[in-house]
Amino acid sequence: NETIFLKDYTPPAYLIDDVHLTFKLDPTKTRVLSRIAFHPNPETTDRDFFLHGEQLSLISATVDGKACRPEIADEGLIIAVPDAPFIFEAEVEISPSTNTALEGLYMSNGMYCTQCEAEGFRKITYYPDRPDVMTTFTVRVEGDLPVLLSNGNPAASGDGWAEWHDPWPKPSYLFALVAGDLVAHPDSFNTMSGKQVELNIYVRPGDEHKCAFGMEALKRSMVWDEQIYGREYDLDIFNIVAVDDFNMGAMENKGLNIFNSSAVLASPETSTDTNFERIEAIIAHEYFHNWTGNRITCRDWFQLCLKEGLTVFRDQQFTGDMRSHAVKRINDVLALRGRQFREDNGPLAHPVRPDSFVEINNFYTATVYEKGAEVIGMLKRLVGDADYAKALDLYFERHDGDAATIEDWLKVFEDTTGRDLDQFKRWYEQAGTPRLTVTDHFDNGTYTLHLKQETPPTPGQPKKDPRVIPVAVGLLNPNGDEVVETTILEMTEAEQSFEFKGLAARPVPSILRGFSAPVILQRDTTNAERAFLLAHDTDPFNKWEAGRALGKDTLSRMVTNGTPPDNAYLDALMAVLRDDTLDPAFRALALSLPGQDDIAQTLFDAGLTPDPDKIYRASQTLKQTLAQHLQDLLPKIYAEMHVPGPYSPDAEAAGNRALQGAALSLLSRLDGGSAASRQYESADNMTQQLGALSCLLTIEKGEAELAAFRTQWGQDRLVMDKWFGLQVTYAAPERAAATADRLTKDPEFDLINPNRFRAVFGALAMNAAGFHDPTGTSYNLVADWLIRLDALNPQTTARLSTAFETWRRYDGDRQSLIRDALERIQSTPGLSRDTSEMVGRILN
Ligand code: DPP
Ligand code: ZN
Repeated sequence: NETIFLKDYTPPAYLIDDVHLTFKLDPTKTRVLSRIAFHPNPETTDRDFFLHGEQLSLISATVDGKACRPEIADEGLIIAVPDAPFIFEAEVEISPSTNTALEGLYMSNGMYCTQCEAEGFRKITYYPDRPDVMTTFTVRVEGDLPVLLSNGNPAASGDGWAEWHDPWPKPSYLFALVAGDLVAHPDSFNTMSGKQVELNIYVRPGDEHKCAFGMEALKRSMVWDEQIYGREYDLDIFNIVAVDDFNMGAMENKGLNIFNSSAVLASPETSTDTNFERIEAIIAHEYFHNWTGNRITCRDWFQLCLKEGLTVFRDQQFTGDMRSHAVKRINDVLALRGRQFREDNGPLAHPVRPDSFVEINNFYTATVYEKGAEVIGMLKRLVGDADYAKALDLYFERHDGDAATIEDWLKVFEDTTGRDLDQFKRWYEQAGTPRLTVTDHFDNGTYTLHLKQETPPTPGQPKKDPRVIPVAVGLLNPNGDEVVETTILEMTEAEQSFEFKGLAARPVPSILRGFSAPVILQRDTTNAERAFLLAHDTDPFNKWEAGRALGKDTLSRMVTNGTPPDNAYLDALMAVLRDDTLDPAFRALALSLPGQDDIAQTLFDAGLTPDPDKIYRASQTLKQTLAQHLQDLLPKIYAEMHVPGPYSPDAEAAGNRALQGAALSLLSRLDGGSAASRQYESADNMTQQLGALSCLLTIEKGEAELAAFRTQWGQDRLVMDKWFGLQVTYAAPERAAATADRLTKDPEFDLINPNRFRAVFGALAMNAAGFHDPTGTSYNLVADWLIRLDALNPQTTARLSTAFETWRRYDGDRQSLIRDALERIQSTPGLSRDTSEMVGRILN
């Protein structure tokens, strides 16, 4: 398993003028005919001709019409070709129905579909499968199926065949083909220059009623990208297809986005508010890739954040505009801390732009995506909104049609603003989360903030240099009035001081407003000050953060000293809950306690060994105490937040339901679940049905409801994923492994379907105390199933192996149990490159 390095990049020896592909579809014997017009790349003298290809049976090959006998290497084909333009033609045979890796051309419920990013096209035909080789594709699909799709515009069709032409040059990873017995949910869109675009969401018969929301989200995305970024759609047709078996959320293939059905199908009865919001965000994300990813793509896979960081940033802006910026920011930071900080603080830490990899599929990470988006947020904060907009205009103008790099991206900002971004670039090059330590000082009307940054070592990077950190700060006077509005302190040194003059009294600082940089803020402060900020801060993020910090402090002390929950915290939460000037969605977020994994990392950072059982028990105690503390208020909030009328997934209604659900969850600890049972009975939407069931399972009730749920939803694959997942999520720690084990024996458990597998094992990994059961039962169960899945689907296996990434936080007994489990995976004969790389890195 060879390591590939960014520094070894060389341009392709040959480029392509155009490509013609013909697919003769057959479950086990699909024939793929290719005709590729090559010419030597004038920018290099390298003339080594190599085509990638894996798991292909070569039937024939010709160069300029003459049969040739290529040398078939392990991962491709070598052939003698002229140092001049030539035509390469080949015919290969592949077997989509046995392709369980879900990469290349495969079958899902009788339909054909593809997934080519990052390197799946080489499982379809011999090709220079690298993103810096771009060309126009003409594709003919032959098959006895009603719907035959590929990228671009429809060119011609007849009985059992269809031809597509994509006029926009693209790399092979954006190729797509879909064929099946599908039905369309059609619509259309008029672009800003007045072109009419045909829109379709294709689904399996029976899912038609779940398309409307996705279609509206698509149209909102199209309008938003025109208004905010000036980006217009560029084909006559835009198709989305829902597929049940899919490794990722969705894929931005040019003009033919392919979606995991969980990321597009929605109905009030079957989808929760969280599902609706996620679907809207993913539809937007894939659509936005049309410019940031497709029109401008990546030179090589090390540059993945060029398209992903930017597109995540764009979809976050979009969701903020559609819903609430404050709530979106809090949710994004929760996700960043939960997944990216965890990654950055463990053995899998890597830079936003990695400099080496073994298997690129292992780098579709929270660091590349979410930290990649944070880096763009910081850049925007530093240059300001107006210059950000100018830089983006220049980016689109200068690089349209290019396979670009992070250097190109930063240059656009340098040219727009005159700034030198050399130091800023460290955000792309250095892994690890900086610790920002803040001390302060007040003297004679001058308030001084002293900032110190330090990034702990990460694998392969023992030493870190200081980064540019935009620190947004506001100051409040002791009455709670803001005396200094949000100001960006631009930190560039390892240690730096900033002064605020002319203050009448020592202010209370609100630091890192809006979470202005992805760092861990360390400051000795008091719970009184946190409560003050929770009550008075004008920055919604820091207001929430103050409550979070109180919660973390309370929980940490409960775990380490066995102290009872802090009354100041309980009172502060009560005040937030009572304050009906606050957005209900915000109040719901304030009520949600820090997660157990978060507490484990916090304790570990403080030099302690976290005990997952103790953390679990402390959070149970805290919830119980909180419920009692709020007992008079909970029924009132629960009733007030009732949303009358038919279900609507809009942000306001969803916010009310979120607060109602948070109240119900606490209330269930007091009333034995009677309100939750009533809600379960009367619910006419999945948010409330699932919310009620979760409350019941948390208090170890809900057996009858769980059975009824299965009877009601047995035929709905996506809802059944929820049924599988929630039993593991809400299982008491000592029963989590047994629950997962039992579910794997259920006839509806399906190893081939990544959603179903993740429903069980993703949930087990997230059930912190259950996963870390001291006997090691969960570790072994997860290892057993990862070994089984690896033989079928390496990509999803490798992704789920991150369940073990935090192992060095824990005690010696747990560490040795995990080490045994990981070594058992690692020694499996024939283990995939994907899983082997991940497990190797985790162990090191
Ligand atoms: N489909 C994945 C995404 O959109 C990979 N490009 O992020
Ligand atoms: Zn993406």
